[in-house]
Amino acid sequence: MLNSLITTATALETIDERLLRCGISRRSFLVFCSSLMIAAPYGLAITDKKTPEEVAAGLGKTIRPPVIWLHFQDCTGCTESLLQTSHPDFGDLILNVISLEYHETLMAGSGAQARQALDEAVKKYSGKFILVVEGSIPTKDSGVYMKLAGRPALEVLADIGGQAAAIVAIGSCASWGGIPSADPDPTGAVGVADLLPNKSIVNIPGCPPNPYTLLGVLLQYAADGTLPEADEQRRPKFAFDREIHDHCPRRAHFDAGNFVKQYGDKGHREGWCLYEMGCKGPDTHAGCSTRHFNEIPDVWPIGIGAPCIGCTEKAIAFRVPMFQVVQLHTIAAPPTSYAAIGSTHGIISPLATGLVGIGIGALAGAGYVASREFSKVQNDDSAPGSKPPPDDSGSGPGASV
Ligand code: FSX
Ligand code: SF4
Ligand code: F3S
Repeated sequence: MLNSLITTATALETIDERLLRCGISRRSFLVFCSSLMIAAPYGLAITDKKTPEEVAAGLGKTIRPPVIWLHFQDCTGCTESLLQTSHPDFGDLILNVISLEYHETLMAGSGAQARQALDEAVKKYSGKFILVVEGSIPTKDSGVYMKLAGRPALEVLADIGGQAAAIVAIGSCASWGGIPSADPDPTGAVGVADLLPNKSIVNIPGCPPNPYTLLGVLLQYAADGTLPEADEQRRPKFAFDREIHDHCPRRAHFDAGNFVKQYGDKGHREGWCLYEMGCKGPDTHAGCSTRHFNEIPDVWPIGIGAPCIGCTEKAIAFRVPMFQVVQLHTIAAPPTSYAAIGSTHGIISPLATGLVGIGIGALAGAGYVASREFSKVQNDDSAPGSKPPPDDSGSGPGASV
């Protein structure tokens, strides 16, 4: 596929050429590359470098990937999250590193003009473009619930998706149905992979997803013709390999048993854990806890005091009730009570002190060994935290997916 992208080099510019022509500063591009490095610290060939300058040098030579973006049943939140960056010129920059050939929300044309633009883009880049799909596809009643220029979305996807080099399903709707597929699912909403199971498809669920995940996937594909390694749900591992709970800033409160009981209570005001408010973080794979939105610290659900609803998990979001507490499969439940700090105590004998010392020494030693072992067991299915116990798997609300 690399070759097919390279053959379009005469028609498409490199990122460096484009940025130069549009007067975009090198500094802005370096900031962009730094953001990509933060969003994808490992697992992506393009960011596997030591400095933003090295990333920029590699990316700059890349041909801007031709992208056709289709909207089906969506709220346009995925597009908004891509464009609502905190730096005013960042949205422009993003649109300059990719070659966006068709996007209904952003284009000036409409009606016959838009239709013509789509036809021309598909014809010009047939077999070479990346198709980004936002929104789910209605399948009930022959797909009558969503049409594009008179054609059911089902038909449009089969036609244009069939000509794409690769497809990125952006957002939970395009990945597996999302909000439109919630009970009672009146339109029979499904994701792209349900309809085109044999195509190269990357799912980037999230409602909305982090835009840097999309950019990382598009740019890696443009740079070397490969798609990032994915999990069994086609989600790129570099962005979905850990659970929200692993790196949540409220984790210390979870471990200490400090839970918000009601919105606005003392615990909520002090940033305690939202587990008892239905937070799905312990069962949700996504990078939100370390890669916040719009480049603004704490701009993500838990950062603003709302529980994670598990929007990246097919079995959770819009399926499990928002306030339902998830089962804890891979971590110990926090204690329900602790000994009071100020409780009275007697005199400790020298013998007891010695025994405690031995105990602490053993614990410290065990902790050190455990930390050394941790890196060895990352890929070991039998390791704690790697998967639920056999009798739990796939059962009930909150099962690991
Ligand atoms: Fe909205 Fe996208 Fe949610 Fe869906 O994001 S943010 S409803 S995933 O398709 O526009
Ligand atoms: Fe954070 Fe939710 Fe885990 Fe609490 S339960 S530590 S709020 S992810
Ligand atoms: Fe979604 Fe939870 Fe992140 S709701 S945006 S996966 S914190």
